[in-house]
Amino acid sequence: MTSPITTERHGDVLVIISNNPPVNALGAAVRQGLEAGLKEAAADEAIKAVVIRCDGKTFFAGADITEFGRPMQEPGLPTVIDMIESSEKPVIAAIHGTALGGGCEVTLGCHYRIAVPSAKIGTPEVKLGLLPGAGGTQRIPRVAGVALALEMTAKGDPISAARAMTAGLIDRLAGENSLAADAIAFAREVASVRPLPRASEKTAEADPEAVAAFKKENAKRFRGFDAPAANIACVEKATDGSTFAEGIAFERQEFMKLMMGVQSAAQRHLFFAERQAAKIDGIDPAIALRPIKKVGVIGAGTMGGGISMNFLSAGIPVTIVEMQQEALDRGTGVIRKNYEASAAKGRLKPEQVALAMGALTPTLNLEDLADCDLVIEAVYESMDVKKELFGKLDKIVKQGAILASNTSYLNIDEIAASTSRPQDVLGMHFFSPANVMKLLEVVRGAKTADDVLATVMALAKTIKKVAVVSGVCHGFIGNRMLMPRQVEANKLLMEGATPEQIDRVHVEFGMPMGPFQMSDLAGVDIGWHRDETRIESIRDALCAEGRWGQKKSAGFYDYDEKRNPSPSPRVAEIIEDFRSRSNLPRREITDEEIIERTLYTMVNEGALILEEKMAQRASDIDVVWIYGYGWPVYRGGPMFWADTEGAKKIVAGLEKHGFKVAELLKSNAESGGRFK
Ligand code: T1G
Repeated sequence: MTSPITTERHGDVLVIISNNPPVNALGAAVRQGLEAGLKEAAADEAIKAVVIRCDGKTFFAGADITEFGRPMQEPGLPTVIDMIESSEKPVIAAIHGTALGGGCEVTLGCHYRIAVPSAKIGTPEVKLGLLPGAGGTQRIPRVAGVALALEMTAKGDPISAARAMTAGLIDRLAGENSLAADAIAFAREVASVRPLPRASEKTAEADPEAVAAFKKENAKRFRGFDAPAANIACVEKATDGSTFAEGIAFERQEFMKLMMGVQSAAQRHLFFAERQAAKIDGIDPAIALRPIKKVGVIGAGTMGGGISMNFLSAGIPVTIVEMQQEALDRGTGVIRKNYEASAAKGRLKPEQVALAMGALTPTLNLEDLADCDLVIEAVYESMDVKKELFGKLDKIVKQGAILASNTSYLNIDEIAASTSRPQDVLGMHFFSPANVMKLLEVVRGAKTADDVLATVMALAKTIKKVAVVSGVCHGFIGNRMLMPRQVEANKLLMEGATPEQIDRVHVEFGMPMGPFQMSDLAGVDIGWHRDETRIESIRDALCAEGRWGQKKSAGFYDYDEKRNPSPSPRVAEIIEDFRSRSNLPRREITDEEIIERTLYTMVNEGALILEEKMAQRASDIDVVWIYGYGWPVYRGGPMFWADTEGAKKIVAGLEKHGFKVAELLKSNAESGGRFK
């Protein structure tokens, strides 16, 4: 196999080039090639300086994550970086694209760094539940100081070349299209400069105030995660007077602890799961897609407005339709307000707001959708309403257009049957707020054409959504699994648990909020029959008293003017009244029972979803719950978590409460198999 690394001589400069698509990951062959190139430079008297650069779209984007968990082939990345730094001849990193993780660490081992203005550098290992394990936590503070080192390592967001330049992480900016030549010229310029600047020989000043402020500012964001604290500890180690070697040893120790932990396995699982979700089994990835130049959205309510913003922000014109002028004006007004709020926060420039709003065409006429390439309806959640609407669209919209429903659980096949073109119909289930939530469930009808599905999955990337293919079943993937959780949560109230206890268990598990907090946020009255005299559940009783949730300052909780929740004595009375009338004995409910009845039942539903092929793969279900409901990333999603809990334990927990266990879950328990 040819090496991904080649070398070129340019006079007295040796250029070491990596060509390891798609992201020049620093796999074994790359590391071996770098080692050989460095040896070649050291052995040749005529060579006075070395440039390391990459072909393709980016400089090294990190260690090869697929190698983790397997025996590491020599030389390890730290060894290669030490070879670079200890070189007697200057080594220059020529950076473009995203120099991330180990890639950033390679640049820090170099003596000089030159980058194109569009380059970004960063150490996102914390997003994989890790830390920069090749000297990054020790070199960044020495070059750029503690505050930036904390930001880069413990939060993991990349920084621009300009910011890196200011911080000293980059020495020179190249022309956007002349990096190779500029890097060689820079190498010649510094070829005889001594002493060679070595990051490991610099001293990092301690900055306890910065550390304390950073920890305080990010406490909520880091809740439940192991890696951020480890990154912070390593950065502090670089400033406590330890030698560089002691710091490296500490970094290695902390890195291995994280690497062996469940959290990193979970976060690495999700890294690949998210990318895998974009792939449709059985469809050629090279299938021709339908061009989507103009989108129609029907309904200018919360969902329709949010959906429209996704396309407007991606530069795709939208025609938005409402029945009444007042509703149309309100809807477009909300869109404008949302954009202006983003601009006020500096997230958008005013001209971007103008551009987005200029691409929005409000209308009361369905006929104005005739030339749209994709039409998405976000109207009232009624099958009759949707079937009638699709029948009209079938007559109005040009042939070849894709007709999508934003329904959150209705049968797409039934909707498609109300048109003469079921092959062009599918579901696009956005999550509210649609312009914020990243998850998009793409519901594949029985007759949905392959190119229609592939077009929408590709379009999801364009509008920065994480899309997952779902089959046609009630609630698709996410909401279908939400149902057993909500049913059991309400039953537990009748048996003695409180909303606070159930929510606490879920928040301690790592969810952003529990079932009742979520109900209050979304609206207790969603799906309520609106008949105040018909009180058949605790929810009915709350709604009948106007306790519709946060929007009414009262739901399962009472809310003050800042929407801070507090347990409601009135709700406790309502629950006690219902419970006593149902003659259910009140008993102590353990936290463990809450987990078994609300989370194990979700896993059971996920297993049924897989058995029925309503999801392509278990990791897709994980992606749905991470991006649609805030499942803690350090637990990898419901199905990954089930594997870490162990199917045996889950089956036992379900059987203890009399649930019918899915066959797939049972067979995993018997065989020791895993969903993943
Ligand atoms: N290793 C292996 N494969 C990788 C990879 C990596 N580091 N990064 C991306 N891929 C694959 C990805 O799975 C996909 O594969 C394809 O490349 C395109 O990726 C020792 C321990 C660079 C910003 O965390 O952030 O260094 O699906 O779809 O949208 O301290 O990839 O095509 O088969 O994401 O253009 C640290 C991870 C590693 C960066 C490009 N580095 N990558 O985004 O393409 S740990 C990272 C990214 C480390 C050291 C530590 C993004 C990208 P497939 P893509 P993209």
